[in-house]
Amino acid sequence: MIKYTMAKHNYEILKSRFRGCLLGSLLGDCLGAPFEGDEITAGEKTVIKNYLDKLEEPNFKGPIKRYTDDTAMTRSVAKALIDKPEPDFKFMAKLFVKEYFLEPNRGYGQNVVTVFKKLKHNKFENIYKPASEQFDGSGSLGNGGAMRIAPIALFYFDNYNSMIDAATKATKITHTNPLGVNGALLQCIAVQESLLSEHEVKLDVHNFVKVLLHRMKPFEYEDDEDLDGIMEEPYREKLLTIQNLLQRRYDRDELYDEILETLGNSISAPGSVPTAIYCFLRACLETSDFKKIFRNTVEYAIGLGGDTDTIASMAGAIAGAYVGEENLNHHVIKHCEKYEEMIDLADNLLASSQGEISNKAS
Ligand code: F2R
Ligand code: MG
Ligand code: MG
Repeated sequence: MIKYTMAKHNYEILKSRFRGCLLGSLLGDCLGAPFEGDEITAGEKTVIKNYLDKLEEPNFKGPIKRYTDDTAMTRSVAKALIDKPEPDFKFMAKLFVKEYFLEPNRGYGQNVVTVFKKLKHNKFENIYKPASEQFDGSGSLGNGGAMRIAPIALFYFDNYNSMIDAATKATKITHTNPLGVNGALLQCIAVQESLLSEHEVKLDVHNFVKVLLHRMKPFEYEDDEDLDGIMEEPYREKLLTIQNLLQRRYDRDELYDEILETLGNSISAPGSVPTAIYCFLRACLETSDFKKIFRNTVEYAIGLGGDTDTIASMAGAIAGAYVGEENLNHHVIKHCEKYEEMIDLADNLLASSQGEISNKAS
């Protein structure tokens, strides 16, 4: 039987977890960005470990770690939700475009830029048309929808149906391919599930995957004729792979090649969202220490190479929503660009969210 986890909607707990989620997303992006596109060797994994250890040192001085498009767009999603009685997706599209033209050198996806230019040129007349024209009308399946979705999981933390509706609309501004949309939905569901998971008992990682499998069922389908009975449920298939990987005992590096082959580390949503979820769940299996869960999630995600900023950012959002702000290293946070703004956005998202919260601050 599937057990849904439910945290008490206590204001202080939610505040810590909202902050943990957005800071986790920022940290993953800032720390993963220098390695984006790399193939990581065993030696480089040691470099990554030493790099993270150094950043945790109280007196370590280094240049501020710059965020990339992942955070730029996450901030816009959060800003569009805050202080609006109803979500305004045209306003969200305007924020994406404004942010891009202010700072185009944040490492945006190659093709999404066309969407921004068309939106601006057409004066936001139909905010979904430019994205629907991408890739000869098939739409983008990049992970750009998923990488920015966390604020929606927070804002609708106790309203699942509204969360799914808003996540779909927010994603389709740039990504209309079903793989791009469903990847964003899966990431959003994973963040919400982790946000609401109780701390009193050790996280049941197997149940976590079962919940995701159940939640994704309505968005995918089993094709019985066109594909000779081949299953056409890419995300559910990947979740089954995660289930299998989590059931096997192994040394940290033993499954490295298999994970890259089965889950992936690419810029596509199906090749990165399940990977991010796996990074979090395997860290939960490895240790019960919340501080280590966050650090190990991010370190593992970066160590997989490929789309390191995005996989670490998505994994960091899930892990941060679970462990809460106090379990992220405060010295590391201070090395990341605009961390104070992420804290403010998290607090404002909580204040504006319409969920039932006990002890809500006035
Ligand atoms: N763009 C990057 N990284 C490249 C290097 C950055 C460098 N370090 C720098 O600083 O300049 N990272 C960012 O892009 C990813 C998110 O991309 P998004 O928003 O999904 O963009 P887009 O353009 O829609 O898709 C990305 C690529 O995916 C392929 N693709 C998508 N849909 C496709 C389809 N239907 N058919 C074929 N290919 C498709 C294309 O190659 C797109 O260019 C994040 O990693 C973010 O960090
Ligand atoms: Mg990026
Ligand atoms: Mg990336």
